[in-house]
This record gives sequence, structure tokens and C-alpha cells, in this order.
Amino acid sequence: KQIAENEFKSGFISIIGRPNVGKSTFLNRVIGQKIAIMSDKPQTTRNKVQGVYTTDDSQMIFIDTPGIHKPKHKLGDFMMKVATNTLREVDLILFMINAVEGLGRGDEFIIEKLKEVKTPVFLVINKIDQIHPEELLSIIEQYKDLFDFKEVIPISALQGNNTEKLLAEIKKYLPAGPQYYPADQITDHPERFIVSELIREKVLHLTREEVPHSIAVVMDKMEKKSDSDVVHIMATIVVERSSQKGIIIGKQGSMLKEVGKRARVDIEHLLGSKVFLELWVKVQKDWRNKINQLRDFGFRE
Ligand code: GDP
Ligand code: MG
Ligand code: K
Repeated sequence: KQIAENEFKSGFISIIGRPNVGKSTFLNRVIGQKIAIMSDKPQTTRNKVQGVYTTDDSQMIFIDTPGIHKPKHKLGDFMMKVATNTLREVDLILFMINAVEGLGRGDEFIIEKLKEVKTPVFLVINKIDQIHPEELLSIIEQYKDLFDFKEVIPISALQGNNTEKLLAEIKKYLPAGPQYYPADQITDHPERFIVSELIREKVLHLTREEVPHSIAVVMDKMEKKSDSDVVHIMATIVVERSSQKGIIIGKQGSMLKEVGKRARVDIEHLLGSKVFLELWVKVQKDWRNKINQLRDFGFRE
């Protein structure tokens, strides 16, 4: 179908790729504000986070898809389902890889999933700031043999190289469509959710390997009294074992204090007002396998 030059274009774009390839970094660069959380630990992003990028003649709605990988437990299953359903619904898929690491087993699994859907796919080779230009050619050859990518675009999400070019190519693949969101809206997630993600991010940054996969952050309260300019937030960090509770609280509460201090800075920036943040830690055994509880924690199918 031909699209007239002057027609407004809009569509949904799913970003997929192994953990830590730079999906959230890219999204945050495009949207220009911290909405998807970033860390150097895998599986930071569990939920569908949308970023909306609006120009004079187009609107791109990005979806930062949870990592596609072989499920190990029910949470993994849940994530997988969210991811595959998303791929069918979107207008374009960005398959992001890390130029430094090259092709891995996780990528083959993702490519199998891509073959199950009809949506067009771009190969986005990220972190080109870390490789020699000559290495790029062999990476491109390797991946081109595996799948019929519509476009292959090398970028550095961190430094911004070629990200404008990627946006221009994305626009070509968008159908004519309405402006789904107001131009000044950058995400459709409620602030409560973003706040809980910011808290979770700080825990991931500050703790070691054993903790990250077993935490959830539940928002208990977020309110602003009419006679005050301070937002009062109460949230609970849910862990699976009491040993983890000890780690998160830290010596004389020092870890929890640091988590709260760092989270508050980001939350105040997000909300544009002063924040009083109260954090609690609770043990709930094996929460990852309890689907009903997952729903309570805000995971969506
Ligand atoms: P995700 O798991 O795919 O969302 O990956 P993140 O966006 O959380 O990024 C994982 C790590 O890679 C972070 O430490 C980022 O700073 C880093 N990173 C992301 N993009 C680039 C890039 O273009 N160049 C370099 N050198 N590092 C990057
Ligand atoms: Mg991410
Ligand atoms: K990550």
C-alpha cells in the first residue's frame, strides 16, 4: 500500500535482544528521559515499558520487551509469553545484538522465535563504539545468513552514533496512522510503576548476584497531601529468603538507606517534587512461582 508523503505515520516497535545488549539504553536515548531502567545485570526489564517518540509527522511507540530466553521457572514462562505475543502485535521488530559479543546461543533461540511471526525485523548492531570498523562486516555477514533482515543498522546507543539514521529507517516502515498519545506524553505506564522500577533498579545496582532475580517492589502508598508539597511514598521490597532480607537491609540498615537515598533522587526528578520515601523489606517464599502473586505485583499478560 502506498502512503502519501504528507500522511501522519505511527506504529508500535518492539525492541528485543539478549540481556544487556543495550535495549533500555537505546530507548532512553530516543525518549530522552529515564523511563526504562538500566543496569549491568540481566533481566532488569520485566514488564512491557513503552516509550513514545513524537515528531511533526510521526509517532513511534517503543516497547522494551523482556528478554526472550528459554524459560526456567514460571516467571520466565510468563516473560516469554509476553514477549512472543508482543512480536505478533507490533509493526516492526528491532533485534538488537551486542557487536562485542557476537552470535550466541541466546540469539539462535530469538531468531527461531522471529521466524514464527510475519512482522518485519531490523538487525540493530549496538555498541559499535567498542569494536573496530572492520569487525562490523564479519558480524553483518554472520547474521545475514541466519535471517532475512529488512535493514541492518549499526549504532552506539550510549554515544548516539547512527541513532538518527535508525529512527529515519524505522519511520519508513510505519503505516499511516493516528497520533495515539499526546505529543508531550512519553510513556503510558502509571508513575507508580516507574517509581517501583526505580527502587528496584537501585537494589539491583547495589547488591550482588544472588539477590536481583528474587526481588519485587510493591508500592504501598503514593500520595501528596493538599497542604504539603512533599509526595509520601511507601514501598515494600519483596524477597524470597530471609538471608536476602538481611543483605538488602544491610549492616544497621545501611544498604536500605543507600537504596532509598539513590531512589529518592531519581523519583524527585521524575515527579518534579520533593519526596519522602519509606522502604520496607518482606520475605515471601518462592514468590516467583506464584502466578497470582505475580499479578498482584503488577505483572501483566
Ligand atoms: P538491556 O538489558 O538490553 O536493556 O541493556 P541495558 O540498556 O541495560 O545496557 C546494558 C549495559 O550496556 C549498560 O551498562 C549500558 O551502559 C551498556 N551499553 C548500552 N549501550 C551501549 C553502547 O552503545 N556502547 C557501550 N560501550 N555500552 C553500552
Ligand atoms: Mg533493559
Ligand atoms: K539490563
